[in-house]
Amino acid sequence: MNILLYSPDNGVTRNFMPHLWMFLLKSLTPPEHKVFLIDGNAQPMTEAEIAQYVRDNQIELCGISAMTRMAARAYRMADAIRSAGAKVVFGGPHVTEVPDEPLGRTDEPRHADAVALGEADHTWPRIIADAAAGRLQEVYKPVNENGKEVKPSLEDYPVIPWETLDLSQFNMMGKVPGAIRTFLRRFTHDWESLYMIPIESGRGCPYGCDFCTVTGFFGDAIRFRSNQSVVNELLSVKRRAKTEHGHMGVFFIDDNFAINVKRTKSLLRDIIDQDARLPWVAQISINLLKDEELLDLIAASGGRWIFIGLESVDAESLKGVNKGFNKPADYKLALDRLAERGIYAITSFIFGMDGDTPGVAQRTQDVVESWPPGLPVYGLMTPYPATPLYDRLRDAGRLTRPKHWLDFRPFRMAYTPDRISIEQAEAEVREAWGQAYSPEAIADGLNRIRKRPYSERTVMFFARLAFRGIYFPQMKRWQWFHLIWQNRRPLLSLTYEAFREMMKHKKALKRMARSDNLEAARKT
Ligand code: B12
Ligand code: SF4
Repeated sequence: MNILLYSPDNGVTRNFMPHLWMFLLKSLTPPEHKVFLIDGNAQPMTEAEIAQYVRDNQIELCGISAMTRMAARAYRMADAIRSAGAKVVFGGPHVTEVPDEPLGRTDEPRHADAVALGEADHTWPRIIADAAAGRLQEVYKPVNENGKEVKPSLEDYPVIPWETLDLSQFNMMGKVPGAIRTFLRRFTHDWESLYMIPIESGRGCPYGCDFCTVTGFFGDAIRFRSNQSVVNELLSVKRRAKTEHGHMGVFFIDDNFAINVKRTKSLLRDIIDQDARLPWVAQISINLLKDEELLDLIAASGGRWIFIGLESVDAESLKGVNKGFNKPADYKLALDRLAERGIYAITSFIFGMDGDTPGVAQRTQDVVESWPPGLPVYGLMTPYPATPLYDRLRDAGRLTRPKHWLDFRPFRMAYTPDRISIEQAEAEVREAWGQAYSPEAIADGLNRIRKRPYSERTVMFFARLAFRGIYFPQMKRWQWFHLIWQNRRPLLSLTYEAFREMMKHKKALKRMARSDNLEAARKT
């Protein structure tokens, strides 16, 4: 059977990283079936194009996953795929939370032939067998023969063959302007490709923040893969980077990579001992970033960026969403300690919490400016179905758009916070992005780390330009020109520094060659 795994575009950003579920399900597919992968964020397609693709490749079964924000888009694509003759099965967090919706059991038309609820590691082979035999069922639950829910232990985690997979749609070098690519090819030998690879080392988070779907979906029982299987996966990614003269970074997509600090340390030690080091990013909550030994191991094993859900600089707002374990008073110390080791933070903030009042953007910015520079990201509190937040707001009749996902609009609220209007909360997000990514803020951030190595400052500069794009449209060439022009001062200064270093290096090489010649002449 020909199977397509499809991830719809999110309507906001391009993907910098493939979705792991596709590669995981591909690895769990029996070898007699052929699997095609399309990520709509990397390879955008219209409904007509996807239907044609399904016909051209004689796809019989299509698996689609979608976060809540992509649901409407996913449903439209599913309709096109079904009209082209393939069966559609949906999986992932959104349909697990509202399974009746894609099956047409609500007031929404039907978009799926089947849904897979929860973690599908064990159900996917069953779905394929049923589809191949023409007896696809409507709902697949991850339960045993007694109907009891079973969470995959991750002990038998499949091998994802990163070394041989076709990743061309995710090569970020493809998005780099041609002139820069030619320059890099001329002067270096290792910029043929650039990938960010998602790897999971464990699942589950026990913290149960009110707005988050993770505790409900993966459960509060944390499960880990063996250290060795993670190390092997890293080694395979590393080998690929070498053979294709490219660069590969890893995103440990665990929701809380250091949830068990002892185990994280032991994994990082194994990564170091077996030289499976690659530059990596992970999500870790701030309360776990106090342990200096952990921070040393993060740095030594290749950790470069930590994604931290700070959410708010106001302790009361945090308590209101069951995230009181985040202590704003401790943020700076943890971020300083990371920066001392050359590790920077992607700090995520949510506006529109019930405690928020007008001016929240400025208050947050004042605090952020006292930290080492990083990549702040700002969003609005979004009630995802089946979360405690959603249920609370629905029961109180406060949802202004109860099915906001069917009418997805980026950076738009779906309820009225109690101390700030919807319009004001949205304006605060706009202001926060504007302030944090202004040319002045970018220059100031670089200035704050002027004593750090050149490579760190360059990465910070380009990462800031790229992250700005999450909020401000900058897909088009002229938008990039404008951005570069606005930030020309730090760019020129970094370029000049690189040129100076290159000249110094050349001179040193010449000096060495001259002294070698003298030495040789003396000997003859
Ligand atoms: C990595 C990640 C990202 C990455 C990007 C995604 C990527 N390219 O991988 C980044 C950091 C960019 C990101 C951003 C966001 N994310 Co995110 N992200 C994750 C994270 C941490 C891991 C995803 C993952 O790979 N998991 C591991 C795989 C194996 O699990 P899985 O995808 O669920 O797949 C399993 C099952 O669901 C099922 N399955 C999944 N798909 C399918 C399909 C079929 C056909 C079948 C049969 C089965 C199946 O089988 C798999 C194996 O068991 C999850 C949380 C989590 N732990 O999953 C959040 C999560 C998916 N993100 C979430 C959110 C909200 C966001 C943002 C909207 C946050 C924001 N406000 O900006 C943005 C939106 C990004 C965008 N522009 O679209 C929510 C989604 C909730 C929801 N109901 O939609 C999650 C669940 C986290 C949360 N806090 O609740 N995210
Ligand atoms: S700590 Fe993060 S992953 Fe865990 S429940 Fe809270 S927001 Fe979700």
